[in-house]
Amino acid sequence: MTVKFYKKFTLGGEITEEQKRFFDEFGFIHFEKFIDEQAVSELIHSTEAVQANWVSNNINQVNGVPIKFGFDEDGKKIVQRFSFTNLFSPEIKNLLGDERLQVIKGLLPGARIGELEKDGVVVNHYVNVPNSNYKQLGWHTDSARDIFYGKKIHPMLNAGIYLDDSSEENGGLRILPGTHKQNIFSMLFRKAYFLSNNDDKDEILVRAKKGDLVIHDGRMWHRVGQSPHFGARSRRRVIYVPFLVDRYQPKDANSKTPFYLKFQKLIG
Ligand SMILES: O=C(O)CCC(=O)C(=O)O
Ligand SMILES: [Fe+2]
Repeated sequence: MTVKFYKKFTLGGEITEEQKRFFDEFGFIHFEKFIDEQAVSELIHSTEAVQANWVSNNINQVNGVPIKFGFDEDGKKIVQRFSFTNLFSPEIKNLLGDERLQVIKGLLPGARIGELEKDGVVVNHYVNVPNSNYKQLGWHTDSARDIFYGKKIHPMLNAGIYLDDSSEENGGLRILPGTHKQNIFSMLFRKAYFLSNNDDKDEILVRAKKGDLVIHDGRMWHRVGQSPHFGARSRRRVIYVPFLVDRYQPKDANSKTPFYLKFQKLIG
């Protein structure tokens, strides 16, 4: 497996020239220690409360976006992909107002946080158990959905806040740096969306600690590997906050399930 090293940063009161250059060139940037352990625990507890609510009330979609359920190592029903957590978790809603999160807009001028758009604030929970629904995620770009709708591709950022340490031990995010600058053909056909999960000689493994913030451009190819371990050792939870610049398209309770999510469900 390819492990390449890259420079990590600390987020200050504004995005520096160097950080902007790094992000523009590679399509991602890693800020260490964005939130502390206490904040991480509070966020974990909060997602667990949302999970308990959705499981006991049989809520299986929010604003047309399906919730992905699965089971943990104890056989307990869990949520593996949450959408619009900002509408259910006061802690996550609060996080969106954090001044430091606004600083990220310096990477994408004119950006807004997609509180009611796309899938809202997503939380991913991967765990490798024999019947897991979610132990890896194949190669994709987050911008592909725009292509499905015949829309112009706009840049978007996905800001990932880590709730667990993440490396090859629990799968880890693998990215192809620089592919955010690819042409539309490569964005469509470089790999088979979600079906392919093979190592790529050019991929970089993101090694993050809980509390880190890793931002990627939605046009870049990325995947999440499968942990070689089972159960608790394979657990990986990340919160994703979307930063958008395209036309404002809020969703609500009447929103239909987008076709690309039905497709993803079919193959994933
Ligand atoms: O879990 C991750 O770090 C990446 C998830 C992802 O790429 C996605 O949900 O689109
Ligand atoms: Fe993604």
